Amino acid sequence: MIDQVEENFRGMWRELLPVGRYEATGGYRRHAWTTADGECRAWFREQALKRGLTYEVDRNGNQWAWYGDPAAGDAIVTGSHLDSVPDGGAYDGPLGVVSAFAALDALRERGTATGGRPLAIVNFGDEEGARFGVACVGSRLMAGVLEPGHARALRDQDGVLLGDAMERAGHDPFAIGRDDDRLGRIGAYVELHVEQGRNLGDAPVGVASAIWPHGRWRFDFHGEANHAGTTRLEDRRDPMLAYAATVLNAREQARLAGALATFGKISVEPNGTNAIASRVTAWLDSRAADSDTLDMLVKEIIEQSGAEVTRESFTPVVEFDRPLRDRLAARLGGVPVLPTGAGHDAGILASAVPTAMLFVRNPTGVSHSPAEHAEEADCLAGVTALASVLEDLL
Ligand code: HGY
Ligand code: MN
Ligand code: MN
Repeated sequence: MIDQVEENFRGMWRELLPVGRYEATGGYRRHAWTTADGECRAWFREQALKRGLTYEVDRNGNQWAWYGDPAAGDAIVTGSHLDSVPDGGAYDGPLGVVSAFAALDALRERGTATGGRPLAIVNFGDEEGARFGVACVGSRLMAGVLEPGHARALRDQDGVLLGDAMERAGHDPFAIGRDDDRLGRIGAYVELHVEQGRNLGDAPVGVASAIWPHGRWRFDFHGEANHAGTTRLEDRRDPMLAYAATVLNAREQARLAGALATFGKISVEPNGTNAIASRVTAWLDSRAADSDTLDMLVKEIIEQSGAEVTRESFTPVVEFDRPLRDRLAARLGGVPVLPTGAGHDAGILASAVPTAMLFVRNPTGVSHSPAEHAEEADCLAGVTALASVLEDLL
């Protein structure tokens, strides 16, 4: 790769590293429509403007940087997201955005002819859903698979409405909704992402075949608050017990089904050490290779929980566009083609436009953790691969 492009990659990476980093854990807290998210968005805008790209924010708060005429149609789009899970790693999301700018730099250095076809870089808003509970809000709204009124009414843990948070960040919450005009101008979307398991082995780069169906369910376990020191065990209605049994059952049922079930978030009322809880709210994230397995697993967990359960989001199985993924894999010399259990904006866009993904090797398989890592050489191989497939598509 051209030295200047490598330098650009390193420079962008250095600039983003301190943004939204929580010192105590070393993880990132870049939640949608917060100050940290705003700093990431300002960084994106600056990258677009300093390259002379046409910068815009779409109706749903996603950021776009266009090389070529945004209205020309049949655009090749690449990018990812800049927000994070609570204490997320540096790579999940930002690697795709930084690599997109670096790949564009590489194409321009080389003088790649685009044949009038625009190339756009996108930062999809609120991919992780860490703050308002629903993942891929920006891409879901754009693709019309999330109802605008429902989105505006989502609340964070402090009770702030998504609509209000958006408005405070300077975005009109009543502009959101399906964006057919924009979707109609996209010829293909290619998202580069750090791989989130340890599945690439010797290969620094791979191509995605599919995304497992996955979803999030809220479990409300109801009980009765009472004194921890005076209430006899037989008199208690302690929701913590049903919650604990549900976690263990979910784990066992997932093992039996060859699938995944995780309770990673919990909220307890009144949350006092010396009070029996009156309510436990816990969130299940469950995923499986196929929909029937997932349906049966979640049904089983719900039935045995005794909780009041609400499905908060769901993404059906995604099979990436076969010709496009085969074209990418061939262009890259027969790299591994693999499915993933992680969700992505690409999975949402796949219902509307031809979509593919590139994965960059994750040496430890750790993700959604401050310890997430990718070697710089692999990241640069990712940029080279992305530039190569974009060049081919253009
Ligand atoms: O949760 C996920 O699968 C993704 O990383 N948003
Ligand atoms: Mn993630
Ligand atoms: Mn991601």
